[in-house]
This record gives sequence, structure tokens and C-alpha cells, in this order.
Amino acid sequence: MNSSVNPANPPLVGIIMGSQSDWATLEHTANMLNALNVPFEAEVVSAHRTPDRLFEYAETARARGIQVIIAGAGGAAHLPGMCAAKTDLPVLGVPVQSSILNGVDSLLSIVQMPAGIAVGTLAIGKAGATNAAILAAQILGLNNPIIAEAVQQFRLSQTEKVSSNNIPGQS
Ligand code: RP5
Repeated sequence: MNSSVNPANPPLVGIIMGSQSDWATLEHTANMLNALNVPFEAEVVSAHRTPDRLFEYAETARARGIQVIIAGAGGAAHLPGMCAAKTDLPVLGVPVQSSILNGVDSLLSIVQMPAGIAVGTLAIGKAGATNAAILAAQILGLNNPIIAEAVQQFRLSQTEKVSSNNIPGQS
């Protein structure tokens, strides 16, 4: 799951997830970052099962060149909030669609941060995972015109797809 990091193009986004089982969701984040040519790394870091690893990850991320962290977790999803507590980098939280409560548990666990520590919370599942990548690219694009242009091109192509998409039997 660890992305192969190109030393000439070090990761700007860190994707972390609470379990290997979250990859089916966070894979959509990775796919969109790849589509936008944003270098990233991806790791399993659990708030509950590997808390020391989480603290180390969050505390060292900025020094390693990471500028935005995307944290996905399901159920009692403390990963994004605990990560945000240990770094001043922007943290985007992706609620994974859990099997028992359908991801509403994940969403509420991530979104209801107490005032003072911020997590930007996305939608449950694939849409949130995809949009987390786009939002991360937009944040990076504030200081990186190449990434800003990639986001712009993606939006244009998306608009064109909708415009040229005839409804079957109606054209
Ligand atoms: C959370 O528990 C993970 O983020 C995952 O969504 C959920 C279930 O994990 P597994 O039991 O599949 O490892 O910590």
C-alpha cells in the first residue's frame, strides 16, 4: 500500500488510514491525486491500534515535506482528530462507510471536533475520498501553479463531459 516515493518528486500529501480495510475507500483519493499529478505517500496508521506510530507520523510530517494530510477511518474514527491534534498541517478527514452504521458513525466521529483543533470533514465513502484529493490539490495550488492548473483542467474536462453527455433516446 505504501506508494513508491520518487526522490525527485517527494510527497506533498500524506494519506493515512486506520486499517488496510480502508484502502478500498482511500484508493479513490490516491487515484485522484495521481490524476492531478500530486505526489503522495500512503500508510496504515491507527489511532487505536498504533497510537505511538500516529503521533510520530503527525509530528514528523511537516519536516518530511508533507503539506496536507488526508486521514480516512471508520467506526469510532478518531484518526483525523488525533492527527490534527499533533500537527499544524491541514488535516482532511474522510469517513469510511462502515458496515454496521453505514458510515454515519465515522462521519459524526470526524465532524464534531471541539473548537480549537480543525479537521476539514468530507462526505462518507468514495465521494469524500475523491473530494479530499481535489481539496488537497486546491490547497497546494495556492502556492503551486502547476497543481492549480491541473485542478483547473480537471474541472474543465468534467464540465465538457457533462455538456457532451446526451440522455439516451433524447438527442
Ligand atoms: C477503524 O476501524 C478503521 O479505520 C476501519 O475503518 C475500522 C475497521 O477496521 P478493521 O477491523 O477492518 O481493521 O479503525
